[in-house]
Amino acid sequence: VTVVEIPQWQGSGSRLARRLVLGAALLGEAITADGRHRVAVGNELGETRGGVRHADVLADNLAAIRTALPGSPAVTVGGDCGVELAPIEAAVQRHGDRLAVVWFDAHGDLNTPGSSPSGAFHGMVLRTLLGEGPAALAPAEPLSPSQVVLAGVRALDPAERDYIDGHGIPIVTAQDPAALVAAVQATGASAVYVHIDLDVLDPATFSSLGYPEPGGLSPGQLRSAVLALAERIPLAGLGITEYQPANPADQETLARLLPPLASLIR
Ligand SMILES: [Mn+2]
Repeated sequence: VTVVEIPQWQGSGSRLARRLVLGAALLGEAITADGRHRVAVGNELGETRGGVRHADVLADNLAAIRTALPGSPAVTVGGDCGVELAPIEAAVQRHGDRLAVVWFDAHGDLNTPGSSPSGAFHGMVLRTLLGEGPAALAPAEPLSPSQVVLAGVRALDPAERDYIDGHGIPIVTAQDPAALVAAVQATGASAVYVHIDLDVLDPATFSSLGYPEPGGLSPGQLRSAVLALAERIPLAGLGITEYQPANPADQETLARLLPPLASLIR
């Protein structure tokens, strides 16, 4: 498997967002890879443009990430959730409307620059992939809402809730792998991209997070859900994001959790 490490922090609104840089390196270390690309993203502060903080740096990063991606499915490690723009764009270009995206996250990441309470891009990533984000970060080809399944999402802003209700996007708890598999199969997909924001995990089981939300999955539940999915539908890529190292025990959790997931990408 090829691992693409992207130490981008500017998409996060967390006070400790710069810890995501170390997080990217440690996530990469937890995975045995055949090939490894460390994307040289900007480490500087950017300007706020159109309601998006650090927008200019994020646009430069996107260009660098597009160039660094291999021509086949990879494991992408963040960094903030914004690192998923280019890998998911590539999966859409490969699979078109036969792709589903499963968004394992405590949050919907479905704000627009206008609805975002913070201006932090990591809360707008999925909406941007759906074609309603800042123009400078727009994908070559947008996803359709019917291609998206939200998994473990439990903290939504009002505008995100409206978007989900308006488009009938399914939210599954993912504690039951069968329900997740059924929701993805209902999209008709022949390939599935799996996005994991580690805040999908319960903070009682994993606490190195910028935005912990109670009521999440255990690492074992997350692993079971992804394995069940991959048993039925080939993975088009895997992203693991938002690791803000704080608790050494969390690195051991990742060392157990990530290798079996990464081995699903061939
Ligand atoms: Mn998130």
